[in-house]
Order: sequence, then structure tokens, then C-alpha cells
Amino acid sequence: MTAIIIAGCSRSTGNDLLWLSDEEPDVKAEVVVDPDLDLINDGFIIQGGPRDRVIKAKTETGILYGRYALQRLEAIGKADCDLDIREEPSYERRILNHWDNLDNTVERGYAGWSIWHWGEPVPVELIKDYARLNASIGINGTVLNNVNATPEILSQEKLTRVAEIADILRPYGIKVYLSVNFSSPAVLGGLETSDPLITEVREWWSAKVADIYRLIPDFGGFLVKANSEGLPGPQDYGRTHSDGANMLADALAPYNGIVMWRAFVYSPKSPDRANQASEEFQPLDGEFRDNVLVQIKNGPVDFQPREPFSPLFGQMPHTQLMAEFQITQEYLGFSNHLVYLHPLFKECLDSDTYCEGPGSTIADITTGKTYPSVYKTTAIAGVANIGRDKNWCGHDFAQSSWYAFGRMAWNVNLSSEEIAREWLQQTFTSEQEFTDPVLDMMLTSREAAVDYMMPLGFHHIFAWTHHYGPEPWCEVPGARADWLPKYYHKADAEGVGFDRTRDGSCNVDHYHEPLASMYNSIDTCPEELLLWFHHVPWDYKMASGRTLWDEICLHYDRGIKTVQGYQKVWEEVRPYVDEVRWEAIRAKLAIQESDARWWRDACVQYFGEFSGMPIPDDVQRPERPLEELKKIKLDMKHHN
Ligand code: BDP
Repeated sequence: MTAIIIAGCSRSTGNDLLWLSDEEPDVKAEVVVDPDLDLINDGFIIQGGPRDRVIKAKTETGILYGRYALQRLEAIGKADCDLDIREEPSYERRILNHWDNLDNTVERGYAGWSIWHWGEPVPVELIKDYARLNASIGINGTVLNNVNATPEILSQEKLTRVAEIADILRPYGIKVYLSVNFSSPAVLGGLETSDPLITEVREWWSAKVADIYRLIPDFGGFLVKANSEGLPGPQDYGRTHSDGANMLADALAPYNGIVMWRAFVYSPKSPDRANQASEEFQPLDGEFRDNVLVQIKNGPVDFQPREPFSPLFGQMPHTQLMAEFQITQEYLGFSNHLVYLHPLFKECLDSDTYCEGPGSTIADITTGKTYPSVYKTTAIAGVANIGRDKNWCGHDFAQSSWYAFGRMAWNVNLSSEEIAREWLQQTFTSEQEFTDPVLDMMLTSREAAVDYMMPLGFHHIFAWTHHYGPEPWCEVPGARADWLPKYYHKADAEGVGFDRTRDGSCNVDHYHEPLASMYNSIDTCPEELLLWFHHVPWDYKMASGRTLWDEICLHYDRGIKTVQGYQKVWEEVRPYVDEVRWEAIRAKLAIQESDARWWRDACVQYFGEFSGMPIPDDVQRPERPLEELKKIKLDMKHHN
């Protein structure tokens, strides 16, 4: 079996980096497969010293994970001693969600076209590389296509291709899942309806599922985005999300397949978009079959640089829940900005929902610890940042978030620092003169992005089509209000921010105490979420003693300075990095720094028109006039 580490991952074809060969695994260990071991299926044990090392597992896949783990230890210099390691994964299903379309574009993809090469010959070697990279970090599932799914994915022709991909992934322990369109029975099957309670519709799905399992006996199941952003769903027929999910679950149950039903929905009825998923889903708690998981984005709105956790995690004690994170940087500078995302992921998983009193974190709920009798399976999903670019992710450092997602899915307790350090060591070098400063860069990068984009609880003030740069002024006649920046920032002469308190949208009461009261009071609300929960006067005194307005300016300024610091670090570590990657990353950091100034120029000047207050003396002045910035138009819909 191959021993490959994800780090240094360039393509095996024409690569200039460190792929280890298939034929010569350099991990030396005796291997014992023992089905009677007292271990969770994918788990493994590594024992002994460098000369008498043993890897034990219940399954071949467990052995595979053990080998990768050992190789990782070797690569980071921690294998030259006696080992006694026992590892079991935190989640049973560790899944990437590709938002790949059948025309090979990738929704919110910034690393080139789809690696599945739909409609072209199957790129066997490429998919094998992909499989090894994922297996090396414990990922064991992949949804091949966009949640905005077309019925065509279930056509015979596409299923045949899906089966070919599944055959390549299987030896690496990776199962294939598909996103499905709820109208498939009508659109693809020619039925009059896709109503989930009509017998013909149920039979259509059962027959389709039987076809799939004939081709792919270990098929994982379906991911569904329904009644969201214009997609069809059970509500079109007066049915509920659970009616829809359960119909698919019944079709999949005979084969042990699952349904991941997304909670990313929002009805126009509720005045606060942050309330909408809870309002639709909480009443359905306990109504879902036991092979359904409700897949919830980390925040209640949409993958913003910082959101509080989605309160839905604490509201459905009788339903299996899973978290969805976005690895692709739709709202964090695409593949142009160096933003290591593990701190964002971990902030969510470590959040205490208090649903069963103190200590009911999202990690505990979704790994099944809080409600063990409810969870027959556990899962976690990350929206992939992978494309055909030679370095897979567009930015060399964007690989670290893919890596971190896998490592976190395997072990929720690993720290951001541990993961970043091992990634750096495997990807570049273990020289401390390199790893220390670059580690610091990675660990501060998410907060830097929050600072220069949306500090203090600002959210969704992006340009509305591509989500790249700032457009807090944006107005689009006829567009839904809750897609537009002004809906979120609500700046006026008095202040700025969305009032989600008990005097506003009451979103705070979607959280359990003590969070509800803590968020509700401006005095106790954490400053990093202040403008998320409160409409705050411009001259409000912050903990620092400065006004809100001054703090806003300072955060933008600090974000820029942090990125300028990264540029200096990168100059200094030049001797430790090959020229090609060094230059590519240098060029990206230059874009990031210039984008950070763009954000500052836009936001400080635009919000300054409302605050009417001067920019503090210790903050750099904006460079480009607002009128010029308002004219910037980017066409980045598909960044391929
Ligand atoms: C939004 C994206 C959109 C996705 C949607 C989703 O802008 O492209 O389709 O999320 O998650 O953030 O369904």
C-alpha cells in the first residue's frame, strides 16, 4: 500500500516536489489486520521502536491510516523512538463537498476546472493522487458534484462515470456520495410531480437508488440542498423538509446509504436571515429517519470571516447533526489570500451551545457524545478548494486548510498550531528559522483577514456577485434585501450594526443561557461579535476606552500592518523555500496587501460618511477616493 503524505503536494505527473513512489513505501513496519481488535473500524495502533514496529488495525483501511500516520511522524522527525499510539477517528464520515458542475466549472472554486473532467477521458492518475492525499489525512468520503445539482447527475451516462471514479477511490477507503436535485423524478424521470408522498415518486427514487448500488455497491448516499436559493424541494408540494429527507432515506436504507439534508435555507418570511434556518428546522426535531443527518453551516448566515456559531446546533437534540465548513475561500480572499482556516473551524467546534448545560460543545454534539442514543453515525463536511491547478488549491498555503480539515475530522482535539506545524514541516522544511515565523503567520492569518475585511462583527459587506472585494454601498434593484450589504450593516447617522437583541430580531434568544443574555447586553457581548448582535452608536466607548469608530479604523489598519509583516517574513525565509513556490507566494502576498488597503479605503471612507468622525491620528489615511473604488467591477463568477 502506498505511503504518501499530503504535504508538498503537487501533481505526480510532471511534479517538481516530493511525491513518494507507489512501489516503494518507505514505512517499515509489520502489519497486523485483526478484526477482533477493540478499536473503532478505521482506528489503528502503532507500537514498538524503529526496528520492531507493528501497525495493527481491524481493517485494511485502518492499516492504511496507520501507515500514513507513521510516515507523517517520520517526516516530522518524531518516529525515531519507541511508539505506543492508538488512534480512532472523531467522526465516522469525513467528507469533502465538491461544488463541481458537469460543465467542469466549479462554483466558488478558485483553483481551475473540475478535477473530475466530466465529458472527457477519466484522469486516472490525477484521481489516484487525490485519493492518496485524502487518505493520508483520513478523509473517507467525497461528494462529487455541486449542491446546486442538476438532475442530469443521475442519468445513466453520468452514473457510469461516477462508478469509474468510485473504483479509483475505493482502495483508498474513500466512498462516493452525490448531490441530488429534488425535482429529478419529474425532470429526469418524466413523472408529473416530485412530491415526496406520492407512491410513483418514491418508487422512482427506490429504482434509481437500486441502479446506483448495482454500479457502486459501497455508494455513500445523497447530499441535498432543497428549497434554498431557488432550488426545488418538498415545500413546493406543501411537504416538509423531513418528508423530503425521509423519502430519500427510505430508498437508501436497504443499502446503508445516508442522506445529508442541508439546513442552508432561508424563507423570505423572517425579517432576520440569521433566524431563518432555525425557524424552519427546529420544529422538525425528531422527525428525521436515523439515516438522515442535517448538515448545518458553521454560522447562521453564510461562511463569513467571523460569525457566531449557528444556534441550530443547540436546538435539535433528537436529530443527527453535522457541521459544514467552507474550505474554499469564497468570503476570505479566494485563493489570493493566505488565510489558514483551522482557527475558524475550531472556533465553531469548540463553541459551547449550553444545550445540556455547560460543556455541550458543537464538537460534542456532532461526534455523538452529547446524545449518544440519537447518533447512529457521525459526519463532518468541508467544501473543497480543489481544482486542476498544479498545486491543487491555487495558493500553496490554501492546501493547509484542506489538510487541516482532514486532520480535524480525524481528531477534533488537535490544535491549530499542531496541525499547522506538521503541515509546514512536511510541505517545506523543519528548520526552525523557517517554521517559527511562518507558523506565526498562519496562526494569525484568519484574525488578520477579519481585521482588514470585517472587524468587530461586520458581515456580508462584500461585492454581491463575486464576494471578493468590499461593496458596503451596494444596491441592486430587484435583488433580495437579505443578500445585500446594507441589510447587514445598517449604518446610519446614529451608529452601525444589526440589532439582533430582544429589542431587535430576537436572534439572541435562539441561543441557550447564559449566551442569550450575554449576547443581548451590549456590555457583555464579546467585542468581536458586537456589530453582529447590536446597532452600536459611533461614539460608543469600547473596552480600550476608544470610540467604536476609532476601533473600526484601528482594526482595518492593524489588518494591513499584519499582512505587511507577512511580506517581511516571507522575504526573510527565502533561503528555505524553492524559488518557484517562494515567488508564487510572494506575488500572492502582494495581492493580499493591496486588497487589504482596498478594504480599508472602501470601508473607512464609506462608514465615515455616516459617522462624520475623523480618522484617528495613529491610523494611515485612505489612499484611493471612494468614487474611484465604487467603479471597480470584477467579473469573477467562475474563476477558472
Ligand atoms: C453561498 C454561495 C453559493 C452556494 C451557497 C450554498 O455563494 O454559491 O450555492 O452558499 O451553500 O455562500 O448553497
